[in-house]
Amino acid sequence: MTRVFGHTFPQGEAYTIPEIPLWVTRLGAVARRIGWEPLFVDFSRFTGPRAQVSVASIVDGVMNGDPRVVCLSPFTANYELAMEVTDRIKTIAPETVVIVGGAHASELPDDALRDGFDLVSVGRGEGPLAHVLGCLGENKVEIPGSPGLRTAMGRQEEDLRQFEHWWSVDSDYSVIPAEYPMHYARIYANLGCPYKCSFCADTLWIGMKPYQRELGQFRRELSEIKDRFSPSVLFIGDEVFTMDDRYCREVVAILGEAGIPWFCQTRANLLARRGDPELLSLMAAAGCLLINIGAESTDAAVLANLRKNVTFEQLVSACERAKEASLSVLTYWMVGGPGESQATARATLGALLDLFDRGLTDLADYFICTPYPGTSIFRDPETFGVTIEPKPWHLWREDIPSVMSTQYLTPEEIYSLWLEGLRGLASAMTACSTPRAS
Ligand code: B12
Ligand code: SF4
Repeated sequence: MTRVFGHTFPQGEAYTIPEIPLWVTRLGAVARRIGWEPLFVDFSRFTGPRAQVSVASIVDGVMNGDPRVVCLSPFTANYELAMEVTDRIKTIAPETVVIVGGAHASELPDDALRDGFDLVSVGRGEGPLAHVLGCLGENKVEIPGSPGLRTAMGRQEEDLRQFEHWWSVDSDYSVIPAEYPMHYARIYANLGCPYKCSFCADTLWIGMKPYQRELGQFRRELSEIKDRFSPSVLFIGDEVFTMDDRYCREVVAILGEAGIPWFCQTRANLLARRGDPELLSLMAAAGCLLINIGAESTDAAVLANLRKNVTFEQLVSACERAKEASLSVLTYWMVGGPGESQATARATLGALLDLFDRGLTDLADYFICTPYPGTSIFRDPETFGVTIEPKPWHLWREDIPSVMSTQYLTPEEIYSLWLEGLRGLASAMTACSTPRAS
């Protein structure tokens, strides 16, 4: 990152990348709109191995605010931690209402109800939270079901009209302390993705079409982020930034006005199409330094299992286009997906290292394919020819022996291949960073 952005990032070594939690800014805006006071309790300093995380300190921090409602948004890997926190809160103050939402709980809401959470928000949380806070404001003891909310009453589908209503409300960044630690600030112009990669939990669990931010609103949010956090870099979080050429150009113009370097992500098939060289040049002129592109594998059969709908040839052509526009390139890769074997993993690694040699990728993100709840692989492992082991949720990580075995590889073999890949990447990146004697 230092090589691309030309400066070191303030956080230094970190277990996870601290970022403004956008769900808090969305739900904070909802709460304030209907007369509640949102309080964000910042536990960013608790990121680290589980043994270093104190549930008692987390709960003390929460209960100091004397909350009536506590909102939690665990990923799969920290779901059990959220359960422990909830258990302790309910022991100390049983009347506190604990709501859980986000990727993991949305996929497994009935489990979440059994696991001690009072309510589960499925999918987008703005409507369900407004409903709950409204009921509590009217002192209703029972909270009746509503679209997107799971109570003991059972599942109801999310109501997209509710989402569309709340989508037009600006996020509330004042909930987050201005000094919140971050490497970059993420902002969305277009939220959602129409593709259905089998390893991705980004949108399947939300089941939503992409929504574009109204441009005036995007400009306001950008200026709010700039004034409040003074970020040195922006990450335009859109799953597929260049999906809609016309809209993308308008967003690029706004980013150019903001004058902060930025990066974004997109799909190779879109960069390989006609017309985009001009868009890429506009992006570079507007401060885009880096474009992230999903590659995952170079093997056609593995790519087909990943439902990626992108070929390796398209990836190479996309990297070339980005380079012609003077952009740096980060490519995303994974090992241990459905159909992976020693041969396909090594061939992918070889092709990736070759891209480094040819100067077509500057950075690589390389992890173990993990079938998180919300992915198609999780929902239907048999179709993908994989076996998912019943491991505790905190072991569902991308940097330890996989929870999944493929037809050809055990979890340990996948882990060894990943370590082998990391060693290769470390030397490729060091070689790229070392100035060559002329
Ligand atoms: C930003 C992001 C991060 C940031 C987190 C910033 C933060 N603190 O929020 C960082 C970079 C730190 C991160 C890290 C990881 N991430 Co991440 N991340 C995302 C990403 C790209 C965007 C999330 C986002 O901000 N969306 C925009 C906001 C507005 O939407 P939202 O968060 O979904 O919230 C809405 C609803 O979900 C709901 N909601 C959410 N929580 C709650 C809570 C309540 C009470 C209610 C009512 C509603 C509600 O309402 C919100 C408003 O509509 C998603 C993919 C995606 N597109 O969703 C992956 C995603 C959430 N991450 C994922 C994963 C796996 C990880 C990592 C494990 C990856 C890794 N290799 O280490 C780590 C885990 C970090 C940890 N400490 O445990 C998975 C989660 C899958 C799962 N089942 O767990 C996702 C879905 C991507 C994927 N791989 O498919 N991530
Ligand atoms: S990996 Fe990217 S392109 Fe594929 S479904 Fe997820 S967000 Fe969309």
